[in-house]
Amino acid sequence: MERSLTMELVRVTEAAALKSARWMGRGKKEEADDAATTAMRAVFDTIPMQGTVVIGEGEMDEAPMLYIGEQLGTGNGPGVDVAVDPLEGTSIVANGSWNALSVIAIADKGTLLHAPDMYMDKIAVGPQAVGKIDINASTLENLQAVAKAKHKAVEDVVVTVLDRPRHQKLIEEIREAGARIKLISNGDVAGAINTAFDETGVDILMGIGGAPEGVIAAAALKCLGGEMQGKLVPTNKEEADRCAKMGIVDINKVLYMNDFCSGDDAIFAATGVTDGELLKGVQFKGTEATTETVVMRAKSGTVRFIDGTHSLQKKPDLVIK
Ligand code: VTB
Ligand code: MG
Ligand code: MG
Repeated sequence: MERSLTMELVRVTEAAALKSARWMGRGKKEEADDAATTAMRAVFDTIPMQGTVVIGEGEMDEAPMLYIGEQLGTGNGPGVDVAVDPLEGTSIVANGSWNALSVIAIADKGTLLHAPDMYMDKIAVGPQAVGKIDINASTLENLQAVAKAKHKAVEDVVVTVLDRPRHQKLIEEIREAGARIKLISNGDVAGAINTAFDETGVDILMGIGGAPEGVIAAAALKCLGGEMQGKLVPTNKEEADRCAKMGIVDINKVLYMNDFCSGDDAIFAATGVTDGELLKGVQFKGTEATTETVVMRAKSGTVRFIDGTHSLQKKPDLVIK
């Protein structure tokens, strides 16, 4: 992959964040999602690559753009797999809450997991705890392992968990172990990435969220030297059949970093739509708007934070063609 694609991806997530942030707190998650998707799609057409969407907005018949299988880019340049979530956290934006992101990950063609749109059980940690977690171990064992790896007590460990009834038992186990919990309404991609940044104060993400989000978060953690493990959680026969089609017959099969992203390179970009622990959300300041983006590349290990100031006079529609 060309490293110059790194900067191109920033333009993509910035555009999607700028457009969807206009919908903050307006109670309209579909409109927010649509704004992000349309902006993201428009910028992709300007990028020199031959991209194929492998994680996207759905199948061709259900999503008008950024559907799985869609070809992106000018058609010149490297062939890449593309995973997008134009707006990760549609209800976050609708409510004006925390940690909505616009995200994209690309990797060499054929190297990203084609995860179906279903649930996935996940456990994710930053670099210090790599190799210490095991999705099949008990909650207590994992928390003890992370505490030890980070030279602190289990009581000091902060676990991010999606606030869902399905996590009642997990939450009880974490409390019993004595660790602290950050319950989030949505946004487990941010939850996973935050584990790799000390300043967020978060050590581990646990629990069941979307499988597509799992692949995107794994690509980010690959760039950051972190780790995610996952298990698909089909909830009906149709989903179980989809797993079988992917070659996953044993539903307890653990997906490791190399299953999520089998190549040695990936590029990941995320722009904050609403404020989060890692990235500030979009701010509109009259004649300009500001964005914060993190962009990183697995091969080089470079992580960059990019502050954008966007002229609303020169780019009134916020997306430059
Ligand atoms: C999570 C969350 C996402 O989907 O993956 C969640 O991080 C899982 O689905 O932001 P449920 O809402 O059904 O629990 C999102 O909320 C949306 O993609
Ligand atoms: Mg989405
Ligand atoms: Mg999402």
